[in-house]
Amino acid sequence: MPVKPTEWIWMNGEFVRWEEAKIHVLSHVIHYGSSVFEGIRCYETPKGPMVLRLQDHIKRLYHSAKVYRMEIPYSLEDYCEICLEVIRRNKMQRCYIRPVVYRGYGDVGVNPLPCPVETVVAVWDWGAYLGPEALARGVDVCVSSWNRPSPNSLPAMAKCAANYMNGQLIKMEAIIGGFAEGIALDVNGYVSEGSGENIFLVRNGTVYTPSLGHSVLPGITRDGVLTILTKELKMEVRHQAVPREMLYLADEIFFTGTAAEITPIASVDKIPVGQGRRGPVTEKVQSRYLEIVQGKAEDIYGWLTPVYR
Ligand code: PPE
Repeated sequence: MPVKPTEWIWMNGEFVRWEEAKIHVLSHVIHYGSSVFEGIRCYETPKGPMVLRLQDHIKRLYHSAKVYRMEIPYSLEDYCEICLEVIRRNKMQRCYIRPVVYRGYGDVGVNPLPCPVETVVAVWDWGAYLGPEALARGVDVCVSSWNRPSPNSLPAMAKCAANYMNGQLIKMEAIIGGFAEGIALDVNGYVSEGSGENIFLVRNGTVYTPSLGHSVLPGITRDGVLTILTKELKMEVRHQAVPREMLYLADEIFFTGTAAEITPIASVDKIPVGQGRRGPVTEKVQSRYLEIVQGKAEDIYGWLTPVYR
């Protein structure tokens, strides 16, 4: 289902109508992939709409921009406030928030420095990322024939548009092969992440997740899940190199991401994961995560920012 347009998009300091939020075809970003962005969810809660981990996402946006030497002409606090204002302007009770910072039209050529840094925030309603049954039933995935970019090629800690060309290869291959998503290995053949999700494995009561040296985005959902696993479920979590075959031998595997939330993986390369359905650890993490973000439990970690104060 295509995204349904909302009314207003914030662009370089002003609100413009969705249909009018346009850029020049010779903008640097179009030719060279020079944009960094975020994806944030705003949840409908009994206390009104709440944005999940707003500061943390915007901080990561600034970090991504820093790697690419882009100067964002707003303070971090102002950028957070702008996101809230876009939600209010569009009267959203829940939505997905997409801040983008890109190199606009100035000059053509690889050198990005002559091009202006432009800033956008759009919002829209986004449902279950990997399909409506994914959260309960789990998804069938494959190991991609594409690797993640090597560490000294495209930096995985920066959420840059260019990284998503690799993501697109992974995703298209998976979909055309009849899978919901692909898991990419890093340049050395160790498990990295999905095209838009981090990954966790559970085996014999221990949790494993690829450490940051394996070309993964430092996911904010990943961070929240680590908190739930260690502080609440008192589980041991190992950040390490995960060999591919652990995907076939794990008791449980799940994806984490803003869009995907906590999505169980039912099979990898048609080999069932554990019992081939959502396992008990996945279920506990998922229900705890959802009850916090949906405002059904106390926000003990201070993850939620109210849209209306
Ligand atoms: N890895 C990648 C490559 C990634 O794109 C995401 C988010 C994650 C991990 C999880 O990060 P976090 O959202 O901070 O927990 N992917 C975003 C974009 C998805 C899209 O299709 O666009 C998202 O989930 O919002």
